[in-house]
This record gives sequence, structure tokens and C-alpha cells, in this order.
Amino acid sequence: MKLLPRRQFIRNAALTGVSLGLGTSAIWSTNLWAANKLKPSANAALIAVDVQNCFVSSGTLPVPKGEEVVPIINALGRVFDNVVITQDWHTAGHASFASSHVGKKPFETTQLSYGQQVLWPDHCVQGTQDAELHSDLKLPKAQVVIRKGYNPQVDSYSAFKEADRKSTTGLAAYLQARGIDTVYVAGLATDFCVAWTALDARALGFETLVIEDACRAIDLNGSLAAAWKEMTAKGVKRIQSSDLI
Ligand code: VGL
Ligand code: ZN
Repeated sequence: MKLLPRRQFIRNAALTGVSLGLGTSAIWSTNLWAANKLKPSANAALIAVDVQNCFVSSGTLPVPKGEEVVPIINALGRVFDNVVITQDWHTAGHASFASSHVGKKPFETTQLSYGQQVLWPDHCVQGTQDAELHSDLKLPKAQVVIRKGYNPQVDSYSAFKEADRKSTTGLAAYLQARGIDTVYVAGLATDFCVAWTALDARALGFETLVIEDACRAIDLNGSLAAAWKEMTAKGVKRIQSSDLI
């Protein structure tokens, strides 16, 4: 008999409980199944990144299939003691909008004081319906909402630090003050706000996991592959929602 790795064995055993003569107990298999899952500790937080109207199909900066993350993130929210929500929250006429730069079109780049900036369609403007959290997002345990990108001259993909790499949103201090040492990141978009949030979390010393199928990407000029390459190189772990739920 070929030996299966322990994890695989437990998974198979749970699926074939009856044939092993251990009864038809759905409970039994559920328990074993549960043993096969990662259980987020009390010191872990789920960060649900930018699940907002602007980033789904009907929004101003639609991420392909962005709405598909909503039910997955809702289910994930139930297995965490700590949940953080982020919201892209730009001023009208924000420096990251192509419309703020004469002769520039969305998805081109420009040079800002802190370096190169991708220019986006106007999106997630403070106080608009477009900037609201998706109405199907149900994260009743969420304890804090971090808004970012509200400095008119500086973008912020990361939930921790703005694009000038100096100004902080306060999220790291908040998490540290609450004894949180591990973050699981999900949301929109994988290759921008999720990746920057995860990379900053890791650099700040948090154990960091990105839940891949609970994210969707923009994928601009290979940005998705580049984001995973960098996240992997920096020690961000790549997991699936099925590892947790
Ligand atoms: C995002 C581009 C511009 C994101 C936000 O949430 O990934 N992407 N603003
Ligand atoms: Zn934005």
C-alpha cells in the first residue's frame, strides 16, 4: 500500500468513514474533517480588503469576477475572532485618477512625488455609493474599518502604509495593541491592495497568509504573476479558503 502523507490520509479517511467500518456518522467525518483544517488562533485577524461597489462588475474600477469573493469572505468571517475591513476612500480629484492629469488615460502611469503611479479611472470617492462596502458583505464580527487613500496627493494600496512609504494608516499599531500576530488577507484586488497589504504585514513582522480563492485580480501587464512571485519570495503564505472552511 502506498503511504499517504498524514494530511491526505485524514482527508481520505474522513471521506470514506463508512467503508472503514466506523459507521455512517456524519458527525465523525465532520470531526475528522475539521481536524484537517487550519484553525485561526485568537491572535489572528482576517483582513477583508476593499470589498466595495467600485471593484465589482457594476463599479467604476471593476475587478473581473470581483463579486465572487463576497460569499467566500462572508464564510471566512465566521471562523475568525478578529476581522478588519478596509475601504479605498479617495478624495474627488485624487492624484491616482487619470482624470487629474492632463492627457493621461486610465491604466497609463505617471511620476508622482513618491515614484511611479498607475493612473486609474475615478473610483471609490468618499461618500459615494461606489465607495460603499458591497451590500452582500456580511462581516458582523468586524471590529475596525480602515480607510485609506484619503490623502489627495498620495495613493495607498496597502492597508498599513501609503504609497510614499512613510505615512501610516495606524493599522499596525492597532493590531499590535490587540496582540494580533497573524493576518489572513482576502479581497480585491490580489495584485494591488491585497498584495501590498500582505507584503507590508509581512515586513512589519506579522505571520501573513493570503487566501487565494477569496481574492480576484486586475492583472495589468503581468501584475498578478509579479505579485505572487514577490509575496512568495518575502514569506507570505498562499492558501485556499478550503484550508479554513
Ligand atoms: C485598488 C487600484 C486602485 C485595489 C485600489 O483595491 O486593489 N486598485 N485602487
Ligand atoms: Zn484606489
